[in-house]
Amino acid sequence: MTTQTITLKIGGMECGGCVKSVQNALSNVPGVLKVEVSLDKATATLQAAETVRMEPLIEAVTEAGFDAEPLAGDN
Ligand SMILES: [Cu+2]
Repeated sequence: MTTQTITLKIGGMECGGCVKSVQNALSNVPGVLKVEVSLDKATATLQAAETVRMEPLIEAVTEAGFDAEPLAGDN
């Protein structure tokens, strides 16, 4: 399976609980394989199947109560 790396800028995280919420929200999006959330950098870096689009990822973060915007995707 071909995968891609996606980085999102996450707004509104203040503690480890927030990090977990964002992590869970992104992990539940179909096709997402691995998620690393950094509270310091306010980013989420994910490995995902190449079919995964930006919109459902941002939607998942928004539904969890945080802001998200694309920082980088490698395709
Ligand atoms: Cu928190």
